[in-house]
Amino acid sequence: MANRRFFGALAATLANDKWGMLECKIRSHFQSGGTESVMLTKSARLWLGLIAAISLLSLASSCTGGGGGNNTNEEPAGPSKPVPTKDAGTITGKVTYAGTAPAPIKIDTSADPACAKASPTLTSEEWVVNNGNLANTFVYIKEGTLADGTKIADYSDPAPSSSVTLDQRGCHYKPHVLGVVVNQNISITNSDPTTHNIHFMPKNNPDWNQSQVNGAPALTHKLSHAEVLVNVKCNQHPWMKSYVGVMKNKLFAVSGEDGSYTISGVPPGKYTVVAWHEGGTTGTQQTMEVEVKPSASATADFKFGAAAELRGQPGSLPVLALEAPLTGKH
Ligand SMILES: [Cu+2]
Repeated sequence: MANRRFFGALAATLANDKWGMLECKIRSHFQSGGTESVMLTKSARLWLGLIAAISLLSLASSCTGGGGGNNTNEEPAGPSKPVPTKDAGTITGKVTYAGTAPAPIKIDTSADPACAKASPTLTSEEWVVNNGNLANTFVYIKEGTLADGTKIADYSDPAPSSSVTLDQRGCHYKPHVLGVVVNQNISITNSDPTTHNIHFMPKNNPDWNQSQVNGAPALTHKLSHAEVLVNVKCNQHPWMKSYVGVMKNKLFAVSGEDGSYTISGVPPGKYTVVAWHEGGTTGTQQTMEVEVKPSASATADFKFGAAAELRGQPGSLPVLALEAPLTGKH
C-alpha cells in the first residue's frame, strides 16, 4: 500500500516537478520504511526500472538544491519564461571596501617554472581594491515581485548563444569572477605554456574536472542548474581560483576594477539585490531592497570590508552555505 502511494507520488512528481526532487523522493522512500520494497509487484518493478533510469540522469541534482530548499535561484518547473523586457530599467551602483584593504599576498609559483616565468609577481585576488573600490563582487537579483504582481523567480531566460570565456593566463584565471545563464557555454582557454587542470566543484551540478595541455583547443563546459556561486580551481596550481555564478536569468553583474556594476534589463518591480564577495570560508554577502521604476535606473551601492563587517550592522551577514554553498554539507 505504501508503495502504491509512493509510486503515485512519483508519477505526480514526473508530471510536475524536476528530476532533483524525484531523486530525493526515491532516496527518502528507500531510506525510511522501505522494507516493503522487497515485495514489489510486476508493475512496481517496471516503475522502478523507469525511475532508476531517470534517477541516473539526475545524479547531478541534490536534495537541497533540487528540492526547493532555501535557494530561491532555482529554475521554475515547466518551460522557460523569459524575464519581461517591457519598460525594463537598470540597477547600477558601486561596491566599495570600508577601511584599509588587506594587502595582496604574494603567491609562490615556483612549483611550476612556466608559471614562475610568466607571473613572477602574482598576488592573491581575494580582495582587489583600488582607491576603496572593490572589484570581483557578484551582484544579482535574488528575489522580488514585478510591478504586475508576478514573481521574478517564475521567470528564466534561455541561455544566450554567445559563450563566456574563462582564460588561464599567467597561471591565474581571467576573469576571477564571472556569471553565466543556465546552460550557457563557458569557453575555457589555456594561454599558458603549461598544463592546467580546470576543476568545477558545484553542489547542484556535476563535478567537472578536465586537464588541458598547452596549445590544446578550448574546452566547453556548461552548468544546467542555477547555483550561486560555483568554486573553480586548478588541480595543478592550488593558488588558481575562480567563481562562477550560474543564474536562471540575466539579472546579474560583476563589479569592475572601479567597483561599478550595472544590471540591465530589469523589469519594473521591487527586488532583493545581493552582492556576494569571496573571503573567509564561504564568502560574505550584503543585501538591499531596490525598487526599479519603469525604464528608470535605480542605485544600489554596497560596502564590504572590516568596517562593514562588524556584527550587528544591518545588511552584513556571513553566508551560511545557502546562497554561496562553497563548503556545503554534501
Ligand atoms: Cu593551472
